[in-house]
Amino acid sequence: MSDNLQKPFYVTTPIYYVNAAPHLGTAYCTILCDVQARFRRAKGEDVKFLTGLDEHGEKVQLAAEDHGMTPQEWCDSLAPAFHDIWETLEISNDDFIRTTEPRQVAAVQHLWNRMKDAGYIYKDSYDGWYCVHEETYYTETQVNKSDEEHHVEGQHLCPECQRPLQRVEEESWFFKLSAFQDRLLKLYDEHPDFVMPGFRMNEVRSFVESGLRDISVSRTSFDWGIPVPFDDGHVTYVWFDALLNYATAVGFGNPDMANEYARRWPAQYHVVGKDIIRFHCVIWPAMLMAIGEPLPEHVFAHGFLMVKNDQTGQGEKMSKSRGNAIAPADVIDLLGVEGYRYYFMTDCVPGEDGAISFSRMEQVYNADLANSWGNLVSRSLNMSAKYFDGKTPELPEGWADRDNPLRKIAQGIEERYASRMAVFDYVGAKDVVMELVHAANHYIEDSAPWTVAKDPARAGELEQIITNLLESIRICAHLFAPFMPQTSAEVLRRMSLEAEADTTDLSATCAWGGLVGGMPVTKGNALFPRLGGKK
Ligand code: ME8
Repeated sequence: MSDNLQKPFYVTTPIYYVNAAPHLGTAYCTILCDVQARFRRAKGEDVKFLTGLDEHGEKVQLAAEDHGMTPQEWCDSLAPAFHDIWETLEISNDDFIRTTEPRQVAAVQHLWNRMKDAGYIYKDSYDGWYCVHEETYYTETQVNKSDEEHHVEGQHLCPECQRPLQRVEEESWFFKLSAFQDRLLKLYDEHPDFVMPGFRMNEVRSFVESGLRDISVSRTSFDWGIPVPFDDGHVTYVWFDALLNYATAVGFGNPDMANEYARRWPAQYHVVGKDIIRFHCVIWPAMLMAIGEPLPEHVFAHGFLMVKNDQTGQGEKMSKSRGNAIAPADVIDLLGVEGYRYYFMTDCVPGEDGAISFSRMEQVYNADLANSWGNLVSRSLNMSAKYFDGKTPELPEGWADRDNPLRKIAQGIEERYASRMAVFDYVGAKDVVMELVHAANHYIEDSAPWTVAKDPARAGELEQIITNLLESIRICAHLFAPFMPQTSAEVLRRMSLEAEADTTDLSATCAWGGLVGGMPVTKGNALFPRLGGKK
């Protein structure tokens, strides 16, 4: 067994605001993490995969008021929608944190005390701009600059989302972010892969180089937040609260979880959208530096899903007002859950913006899943059942050592695939698997088993051909499993190999020669029925 059996691997999604139901973007990020978590489990790593909800802050409070509920009632009413969609999308998270839980309240209050002891917070008054939608403060300079850009007179708009800003004047606790400029730059120099993909590092670095200001981290003008333990009337700024969730979930500040915290913290990956990297790559590491806690290893920033306008060919931001918003349920209706996962994970480069469209979804589904992977499985299993009495062939002596085009591609395939998967290059990993799928489909044509089957003198050859095909399918099923867990489990079940579905040694499992022969075959329905017509 590999020596990394116990290697801990901790991956997190952002915690989502409960101002609206889960959407395609939040689902995208969550599936990115799920695929990684499933891959790491198959590699024998001891995975913790966390997701959850960001329930405090003005944005949530206002959404609750709009619906005539208390903030807590509002959060409780929406939380099930997140649980349900994650279950539907086969999300295998090990924990689900809500920032209104007692564990988070205790951890945040512990953070306040540690910050105070460390001398990195001080009380002052804040006078500036605030965007409730972004839950972000903006300086006079940022706002004026953006006003010029957008030619808006009289009203100050958020530089990020262009919504009207609030003027905030209140007493506040400040975090001395400005003290961390040099330490952050040193972090980026020493760990160039702290921010991934690499090109995102430039944005983070230049932001820090341009000078950091202390940030206001408590609010007094509303009360939907975690109370500052030593100052009545102050509640924690929502990001100061939210970022800590990652540490809370593994026991930060909880003496009963000291061992878990020592083992699990820091996280290997925080996966976040590109719009929130400053919080994760600047403020969060500075907070941890302030209290002397280890820093996460990587922040992986994914791009935005844009809807491709079929007329212009350009990607557009999804929004209800444009009428181009696509809901997860629409995609599930078209592609099924496994097709959904496959499409987003393999057709959108994780670090970049993705231009999505129903026509492209259909094209990818038909080409890769219906015509290639699904077709390979059904043809091969049908032939096996037909020529070998409803079973997989008894394995010919020495079969695994015989040269053939599939064995050649399969050798080292898991290593090639794993090197892509480990850095979230899911498109690259998919290409590695599809190479074997395509080769196997060609192999069927080239070796023409239906002709070989007619000649009893070639019985051994037929056994070898079908065995090579089934072995390729077995390996591809394992490699596709993080993307399409149910389909892979079903393929293995159809070959009576379900026992190996939960492998924790992917490399050994995918070695050519692992097939067990003479097993009953289930032909079953088409795994991916072809889609016809455009939606
Ligand atoms: O930001 N495509 O929560 P959130 C891809 N609570 N991703 C998208 C997207 C799109 N079109 N639209 C949004 C928050 N996202 C905070 C996080 S973490 C300590 C606190 C992504 O619900 C966006 O990039 O507003 C972000 O990563 C995520 O959805 C959650 O956004």
